[in-house]
Amino acid sequence: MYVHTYISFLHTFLCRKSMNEGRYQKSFCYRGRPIIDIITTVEGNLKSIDATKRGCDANPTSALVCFSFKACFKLIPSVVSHGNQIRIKYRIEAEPRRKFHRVYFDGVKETETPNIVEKNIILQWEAIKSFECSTEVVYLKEKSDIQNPINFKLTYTLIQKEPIMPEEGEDLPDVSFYPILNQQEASKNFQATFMKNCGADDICQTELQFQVDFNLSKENGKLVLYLGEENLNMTLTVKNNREPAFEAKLYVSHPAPVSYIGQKSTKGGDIVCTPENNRLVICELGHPFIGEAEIQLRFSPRVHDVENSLSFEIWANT
Ligand SMILES: [Ca+2]
Repeated sequence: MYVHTYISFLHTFLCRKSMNEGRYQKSFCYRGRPIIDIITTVEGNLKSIDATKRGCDANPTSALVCFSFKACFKLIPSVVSHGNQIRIKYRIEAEPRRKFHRVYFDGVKETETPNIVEKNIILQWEAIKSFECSTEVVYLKEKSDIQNPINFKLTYTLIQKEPIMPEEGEDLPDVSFYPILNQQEASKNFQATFMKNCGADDICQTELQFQVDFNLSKENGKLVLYLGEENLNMTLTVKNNREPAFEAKLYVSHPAPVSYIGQKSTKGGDIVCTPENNRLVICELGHPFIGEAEIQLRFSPRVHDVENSLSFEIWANT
């Protein structure tokens, strides 16, 4: 990834003196400060991050998924004529538009803004042709959404003192030591994307199927629940026959007299079912859901003889 900033250089100096009866009375100086241009690059592989693999090159033993990149800065050669170094402060914010951030930067985890890193970097005039880089390591703390990329915003400002107005008779400060950063391009956005294994189109075409079985006997082809039964077990077999299904969920709507007790057993996946209310259970099928899984849900029927039938509705989406 290459982000480019190109700026111009301005340096003007104009003084005017007004005469009054042959004597200097006033002088006006218009002095232009040089405008600094900086080229910025973000180096590193920020594509197809494997959210199933812990650690990264920067921290192979990390318990969390991580990745790193280098934020690099270079002064453009046309402004080489003054000073011996330029100091800039850069700021990288992860997920600036999200309320809950999926990542934090190394070194700022315990701060109030673990999704923001700020550092100073010195650009030496001697090394004008090379980039000055700083490595940032990013840890993924929330893996439930790997469909959407992680957006980053990079901004930077010059670190310098403002020029002081000299006293009468003193030399004017050299304006070349007080450059101005061209703000037009001093903000860049970039992003990191996850490996989804959904083919060249990067769109996940899924095919969710499920089958429902109750542990009930049948009479005349119909399932029968006898009054007084304390347990009603439902076995759900879910399949995804195509590409990974992200944020896949299975919904089980049940009649109010049948209370959801809990998840009895699960095979073939890391599936968690929780009651949304007294009539709906939602099962998170995994991030992503692939292959086949079986879930057993346990209900407690508190039915009365006024109820002739019980209706369950089950659906899935991704
Ligand atoms: Ca696809």
